[in-house]
Amino acid sequence: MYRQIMFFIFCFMPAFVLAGHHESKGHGSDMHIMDAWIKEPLSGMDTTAAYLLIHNHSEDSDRLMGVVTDLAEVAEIHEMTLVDGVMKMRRVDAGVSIAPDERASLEPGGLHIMLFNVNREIHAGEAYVISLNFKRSGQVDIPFIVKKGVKPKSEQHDHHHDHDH
Ligand SMILES: [Cu+2]
Repeated sequence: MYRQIMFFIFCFMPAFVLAGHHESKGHGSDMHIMDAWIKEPLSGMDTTAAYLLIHNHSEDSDRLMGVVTDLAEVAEIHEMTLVDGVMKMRRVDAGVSIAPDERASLEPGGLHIMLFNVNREIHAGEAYVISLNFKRSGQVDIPFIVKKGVKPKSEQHDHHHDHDH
């Protein structure tokens, strides 16, 4: 019972907090994070991907250097690219640089966070923290919501219309 309560606190509270806000913001960070989600792994699989949008509100460029989470043994930034008509995935060791007032999209078919050896069963509706390590902004902890499959296109891009702050 205790474990269930702790699970509830750690896993679901961030989801409630997020529900009322279009975006979450790291403490004092100028990096605004939106639409952070983890794809629910296919049954029996312990590898999955996570996605998010990053808006650099600062006047300096920044770089997402890497990610850390206790949800998975290995978390890496990856990129899907089309090579001779075949989708290939590679690790992005240089990270993702984001110019002032620019956005970076980590979304299906492109850049993504790869989670290897996910160490528990995760299900749609839960939320888990992934720490983003930025060169300038430092560590920003963000709750990622687990969702099934790919989000509809309309939902993926609605931030372009109502994102104004
Ligand atoms: Cu990958």
